[in-house]
Amino acid sequence: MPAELDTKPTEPTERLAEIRVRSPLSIVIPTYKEAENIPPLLDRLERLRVEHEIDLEVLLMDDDSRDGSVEAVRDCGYDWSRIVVRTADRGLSQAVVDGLGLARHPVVVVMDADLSHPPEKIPDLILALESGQEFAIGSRYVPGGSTDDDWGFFRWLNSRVATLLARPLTDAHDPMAGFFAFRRADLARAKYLNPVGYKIGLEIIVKCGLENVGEVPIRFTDRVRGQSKLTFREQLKYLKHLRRLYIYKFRYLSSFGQFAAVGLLGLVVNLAILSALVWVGVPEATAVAAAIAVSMMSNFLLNRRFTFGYARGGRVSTQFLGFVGACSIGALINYAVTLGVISARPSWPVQVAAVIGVGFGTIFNYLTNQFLVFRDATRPPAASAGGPPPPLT
Ligand SMILES: Nc1nc2c(ncn2[C@@H]2O[C@H](COP(=O)(O)OP(=O)(O)O)[C@@H](O)[C@H]2O)c(=O)[nH]1
Ligand SMILES: [Mg+2]
Repeated sequence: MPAELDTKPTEPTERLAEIRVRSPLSIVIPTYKEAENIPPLLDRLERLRVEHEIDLEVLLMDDDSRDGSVEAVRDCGYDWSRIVVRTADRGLSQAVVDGLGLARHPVVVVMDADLSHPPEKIPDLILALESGQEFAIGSRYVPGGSTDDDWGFFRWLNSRVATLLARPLTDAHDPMAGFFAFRRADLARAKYLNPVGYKIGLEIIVKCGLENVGEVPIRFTDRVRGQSKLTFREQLKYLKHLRRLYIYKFRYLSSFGQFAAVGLLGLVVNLAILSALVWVGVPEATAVAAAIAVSMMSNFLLNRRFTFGYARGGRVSTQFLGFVGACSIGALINYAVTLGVISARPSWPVQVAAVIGVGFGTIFNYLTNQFLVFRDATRPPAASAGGPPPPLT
C-alpha cells in the first residue's frame, strides 16, 4: 500500500507544509566510515519523523567500518534506527539489496549517509509515489535541482556522460542518483537484483521494469565530513553494469549489437594480418587465407566470451565447428545476395550490392549463432549476464 498524503498534488506551493507521510516508511542507508555524518543525519530524520508523524524504520547497512559508527547510532538513542554490520559480500549496492531484504514497511527510501541528500525532501518523494509514480528520484538534473558550485568541469562531464549512456534504459534525467523512493512490493517484479558498482537505483528501475519515474528536484550538497568512496575503479564498473542492464532490457538487440561490433573488429583484424603478412613477403593467396583463419578465430573467441557469454559452459570444439559452419553458409548467402543485387540493379555501384550482401550474411550468421550454435536451454541469457540471482527478501 502506498503512503497516504493529506494534500492535493495539484497545489504544489501550498503543499509542502501540509504533506503528512502517513504510511510506515523504511529508509535504507548504505554506510562505510560515516561515523561523523550519522548523528547529524539521524537528528534530521528525527525532526522529519516528528514533524510528519512518520512510522519510521531506518536501516544503516554498514560494511564493518570500525570507525565508531555502531557507537554513534547507539549514542543517538533513536529506537527507530538500527545499524546492521555486514562482513561478507561488501559493497554499496549489495548493502542496499540486503537492506531491502530486511525492510519491513511498504514504502522504501534509499539515501546516502553523507548529507548530500536532504532528508527534508523525503515527503516530496512520497508525494510523487502517491500521485502515481512507480519510482521517485531526488534529482539533480531537473529544473530546480542543483549540485554544489565547485563541481569541476570534468566531474560534471563525467556525470552527464554516464547519465546519457543510461538514456535508452530509462527516461529519468538523474537515473544515477542514490536518493530515491519506491514501493517495496515492486521488487517482486525483478527476476533478480545483481548490480555491480554504485547504481542500485538504475538497477531497480530496469530490473523491475518501472516505467513511470518521477523526479523531485534536490540540491545535492558535497559531503563536508569524511571521504568519497567513489573511485575510478567504481566508475569503470558502471560500464560493466550498463552492459548487463542493456542485455537484460534489450536481450536480442544488444546481443546483435555486440555480434556486429565483433564482426567489425574481425574486419580490422583481417586487414591487419593481411597487411602484415604481405609486408613480410608471404604470397598474397596464403596471406588472405591466413587472415581469414585468424579473424574467424578471434571472432569466435570474442563472441563466445561476450556476445554469447552465457554459453561458455558448452563444449568449445562443437561450438567452433558450428560457428565456422554458420559463417560459411552466411558467406554463401552474402555472395548470392550480392550477385542477385548486381544483376537486378546493374546501375548501382557494386559496393552497394556488397553492403546489402554483407547485411544479409550478418543477420543469417547472428540468427544461427544465437539460436543454434550458442543456444542454451538451461539458462536465460539475461540471468547469465549477472550470475545467479540472489534472493530479494
Ligand atoms: N555499505 C557500504 N556503503 C558504502 C560503500 N561505499 C560507499 N558507501 C556509502 O554509500 C554512500 C555514497 O558513497 P560516497 O562515497 O559518498 O559516494 P559519492 O557520493 O558518489 O562520492 C555513502 O553513504 C557511503 O558511506 C560500501 O562499500 N559499503
Ligand atoms: Mg557522497
